[in-house]
Amino acid sequence: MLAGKTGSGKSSFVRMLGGLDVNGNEPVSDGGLESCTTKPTTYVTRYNGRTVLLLDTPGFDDSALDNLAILTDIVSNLYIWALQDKEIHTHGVVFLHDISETRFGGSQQKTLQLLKSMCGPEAMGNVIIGTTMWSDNGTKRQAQTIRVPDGDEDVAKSIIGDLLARPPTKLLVQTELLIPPHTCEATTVGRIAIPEGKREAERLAKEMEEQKLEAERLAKEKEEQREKERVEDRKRYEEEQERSRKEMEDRLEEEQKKNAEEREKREEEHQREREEYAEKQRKEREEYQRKQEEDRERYERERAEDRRRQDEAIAAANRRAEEAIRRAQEELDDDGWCPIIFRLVTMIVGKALGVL
Ligand SMILES: Nc1nc2c(ncn2[C@@H]2O[C@H](COP(=O)(O)OP(=O)(O)O)[C@@H](O)[C@H]2O)c(=O)[nH]1
Ligand SMILES: [Mg+2]
Repeated sequence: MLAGKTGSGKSSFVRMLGGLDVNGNEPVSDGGLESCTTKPTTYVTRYNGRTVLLLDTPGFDDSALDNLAILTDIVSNLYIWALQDKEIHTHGVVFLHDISETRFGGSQQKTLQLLKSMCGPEAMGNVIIGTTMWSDNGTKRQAQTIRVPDGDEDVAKSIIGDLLARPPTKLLVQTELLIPPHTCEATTVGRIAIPEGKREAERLAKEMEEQKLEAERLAKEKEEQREKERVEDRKRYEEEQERSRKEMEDRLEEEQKKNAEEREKREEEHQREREEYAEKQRKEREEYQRKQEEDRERYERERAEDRRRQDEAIAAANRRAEEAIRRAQEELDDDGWCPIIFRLVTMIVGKALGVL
């Protein structure tokens, strides 16, 4: 089994040994930024005519929950190996450590701790610690472990040869798994990793609950803020409405005032026109009456004149008649022509009356 932090070179180590998976593919690396190995995978290779199984594992990290999932996967692989005791012998573990890392960080310590719990004190003799990434580090410090130079197949093979030369062993976890209830919880490593995983799961659940509460609080706050904004918007809108209503009323009032003034002015104008018209009418009526009066007076005068002329004519006719009568009377007195004169007088008087 290969163990070690992500990027410590486990998959590369398998490649150096020519390990292939069930599909005939060699393990892949993605440049070390992130592990490409997410599940423990078994690779097969040959060494000195023997078939060797290499269990490549993902590195443990700082998440106990992820570690638990990884551990469960590894343990189930090791259990299968333990069950096939006759065919598969477990020879040991190669723990790889990136020598360029100056710190032996938490995840490596965790990996080592889990590894130790998995192996147990007896199988620890079958654990080899290999240091990798020598080209990245010019350090002169003495390695206490086996140095695995970059791409050095011989060293990799010698490590495997070394392990294969040792008597097969069973990791503690494998021994424990063979005893009922055959569960990971019942193994030493399980007893360490599972409570940690559970604690982390609880912590994560608590964190999630807190995040949920925080999200709810934020949502409530946001909703309150939105409600506040809605109220302010409504208030602003109502104020705006009130202002425009007042403006409209003022404008209307102004217009009404203007209209009333114009109406008043027009009324005054009409009144003046009516008065002027009435005055004109009155003057015309007076003029007419005056003319009427003048006509009547003239008529009166003419009638009086006519009457006077008539009277004068009658008087003149009377005078002439009297004269004629007088002259006829005189003549009658002179020569007995009385009937003829009388007829003449009658004729003249009759003519005079006809003239009238
Ligand atoms: N410089 C150097 N790079 C290495 C060595 N071993 C692996 N690498 C590179 O480190 C990266 C991670 O290697 P990988 O085998 O995927 O690590 P794993 O995550 O432990 O499987 C890859 O880009 C490898 O090519 C080594 O000994 N020296
Ligand atoms: Mg890998």
